[in-house]
Amino acid sequence: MASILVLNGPNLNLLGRREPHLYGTMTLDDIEQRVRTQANASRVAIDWLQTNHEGVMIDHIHSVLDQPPSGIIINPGAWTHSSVAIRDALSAIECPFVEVHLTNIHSREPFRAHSYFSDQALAVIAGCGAFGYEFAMITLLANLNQG
Ligand code: CA2
Repeated sequence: MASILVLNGPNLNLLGRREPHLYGTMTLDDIEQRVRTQANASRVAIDWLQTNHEGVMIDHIHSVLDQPPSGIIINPGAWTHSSVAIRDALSAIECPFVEVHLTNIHSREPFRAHSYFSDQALAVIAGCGAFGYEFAMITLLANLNQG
């Protein structure tokens, strides 16, 4: 059975409760529910994490080193623009990852345009809101099926 690890970075637990004009009205729980429904239909196992602590995310990535998932979907949040440490942890895992952003990071403040992840990602999805997670899963499964 294919498996996908979904990683969500800092402040994404606030989705739907603050700044809806920017991030939409769906909560992260709503997004997780949609992703799990999609995964069930495709017979994919989901491991879902949101954390506000960089070390927790790094430790979680390390915990799957020996048995990597089929793919990773990551919205690193603000760590997108700062974290060499999470980039390095992901590099150590032998599976593709898709980088997702709810917003179009290229149409916001200039500092958001740079990502420490994009050059290593199978794909980058930005500006599609919550649909980005679903598009990311489609991309990972298509990539898996291509062998
Ligand atoms: O667009 C995205 O998904 C981001 O990864 C979201 C991050 C931001 O730092 C990145 O540049 C782009 C911020 C997530 C914070 O989410 C909030 C949600 C509601 C209220 C406040 C923050």
